[in-house]
Amino acid sequence: MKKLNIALIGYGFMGRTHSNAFRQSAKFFDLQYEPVLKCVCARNPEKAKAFADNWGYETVESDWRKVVERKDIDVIDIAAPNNVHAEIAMAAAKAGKMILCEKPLSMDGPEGKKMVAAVEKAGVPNSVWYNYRRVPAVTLAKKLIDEGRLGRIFHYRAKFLQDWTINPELPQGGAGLWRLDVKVAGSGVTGDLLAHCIDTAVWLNGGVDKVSAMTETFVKERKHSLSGKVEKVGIDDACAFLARFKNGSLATFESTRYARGHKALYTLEINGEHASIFWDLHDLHRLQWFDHNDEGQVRGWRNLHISDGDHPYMKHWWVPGLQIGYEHTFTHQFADFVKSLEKNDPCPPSFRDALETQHICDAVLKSGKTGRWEKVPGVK
Ligand code: SOE
Repeated sequence: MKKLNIALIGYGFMGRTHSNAFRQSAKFFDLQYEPVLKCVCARNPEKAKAFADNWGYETVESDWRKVVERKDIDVIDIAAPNNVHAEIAMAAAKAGKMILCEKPLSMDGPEGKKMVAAVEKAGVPNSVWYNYRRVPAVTLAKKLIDEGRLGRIFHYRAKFLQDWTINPELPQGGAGLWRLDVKVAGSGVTGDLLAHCIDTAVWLNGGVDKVSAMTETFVKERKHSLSGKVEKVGIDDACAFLARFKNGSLATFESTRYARGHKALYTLEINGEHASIFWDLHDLHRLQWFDHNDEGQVRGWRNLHISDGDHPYMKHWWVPGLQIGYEHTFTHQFADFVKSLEKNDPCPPSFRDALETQHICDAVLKSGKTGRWEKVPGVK
């Protein structure tokens, strides 16, 4: 097996999901490359060392610039906060490294465009961790749509609901809470949560033509963890938008961190001419399926348990009927990435695919301000 030397930059929640994927992928998937956890890079040396010891990274660095220049690194995996994605990715591309990048790709569309230009100029393999595409039930939804079983699609409906920022005493900024700091995150729920919904939606249902959004920041000021001062909150706490897809279907999207009782409720529903699909992250191994072609007297919503060997990815795991979970979506993505290297194919979503999501997010945030329908700029 050829070695694939990986350097992880950032070691928060996402650093753990990625590290787990690197560890698991070659054990469950038949890969021609062996992932080697070569280096973890983070500013705090003690914490980085503890992370390296736990996951088995061979070395620790505190300056990502050094990592990017290291000759023994093949893949740079960016799991650091959003405001440093661009700088790291562009330097990594220049150094000829393959790049994996946590979502969202960038702070905004113009920044994302530069990242796309950099990886495409360098010709380096690149992929963005929009992991929910690789929930087997969601992957199956894509297959059913591509087979034409839904027919013309009329409606797309997605929600991503959380409740963890309701407390006004919760500070913004710093480790764990940078998602509340607009200078680091770029936006609030739009870039963090709706970006997932948008990525899946574009993958399943094609491009978005225009959007009309409303956004709200419920808690206007929060103490900043780094400055210790009370500062204005610049992120969107909640966002709901209407969208018209290029294929003529109508869509509604909603996301908030203020839906008391909901921790990570990502749901999507698609209604087509012949069939409908519903999926819920809290029940991620199930796909609800309604097929109008069924015989009338037994027609109804079917509750498919996506755990059989002929379901996407499932033959690599346990015996039929036994489930997998959230972490496996990252393992699937990394296994697909390695396979894409073997075949010299792209591993979607590429930076360019993720730029499309970024442009939609920009149009949504713009519409939230202008109160008007906003056209989504083209990327392809
Ligand atoms: C936010 O709480 C978050 O961790 C996102 O950043 C992830 O992308 C999402 O998958 C789960 O929620």
